[in-house]
Amino acid sequence: MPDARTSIQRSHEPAPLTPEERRAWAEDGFFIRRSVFAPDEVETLRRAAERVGAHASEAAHVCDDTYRIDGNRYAEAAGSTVQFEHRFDSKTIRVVEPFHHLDACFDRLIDDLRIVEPMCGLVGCERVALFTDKINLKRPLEGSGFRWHQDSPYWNHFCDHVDRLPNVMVALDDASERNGCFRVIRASHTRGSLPGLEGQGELGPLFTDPAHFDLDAQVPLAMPAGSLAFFSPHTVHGSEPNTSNLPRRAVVLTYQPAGHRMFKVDEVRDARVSA
Ligand SMILES: O=C(O)CCC(=O)C(=O)O
Repeated sequence: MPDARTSIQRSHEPAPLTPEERRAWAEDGFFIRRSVFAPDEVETLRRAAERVGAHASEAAHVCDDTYRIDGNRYAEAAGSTVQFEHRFDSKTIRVVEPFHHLDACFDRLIDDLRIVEPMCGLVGCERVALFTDKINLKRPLEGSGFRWHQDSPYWNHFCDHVDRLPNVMVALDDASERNGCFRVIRASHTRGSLPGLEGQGELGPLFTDPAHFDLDAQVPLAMPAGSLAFFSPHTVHGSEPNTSNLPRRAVVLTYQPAGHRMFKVDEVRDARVSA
């Protein structure tokens, strides 16, 4: 694991779910906590993100295990699935999943009470574990969009507690419509896993058929760096390409009840509770 010389502070401020957050979770399928991480902590996370990107890139470029799905290039390297940007033969890293094992700073982030405490409320448990973790490095001018999808169809075949897999996106950069901020479809989580697309490639079934949700209910989640967006595994979400000169990097962590193994790694990673 590369050395992380700096670390983010541990917050011990209690941060249980508020009644309004519980309402939003039930009715809208998402809510935001703005500017939870201070600017110096965000800077530390950004530096860690660049270390992860460099490490994944180096490993992916020398590994033998590369493949294409629907024309896009992937590599299994450094214990992660590494996605390359969609532009033909791009060497730019788009997504790394999982990635927390690549940097101690992100390993500690999994235990941060500002994330773990609301997650316990959403999972409905006193202790939670990590389910999966990815970093999306939407680079200036090249960062591609994410088509509308739910996460639950990816996970339905893997475990029987898919309803208890809440996500949190940690914004590493100020996110706006210009740099391809995250978008959700309000209230799209209420009908479980929705039908996917047919006849649109190998991954088509994992993208949600727009006939089954209301595109007019989309909410662009513009938010300052250091904010947290919590969203349900059934919430339809996606984003536009980054056409700006600014990056839009973000981490997405998914939790589950404690004691269950992670999605891509056959190990249990319970969130550690500090004294
Ligand atoms: O980063 C984004 O804009 C979308 C992320 C997403 O859809 C995902 O990671 O499943």
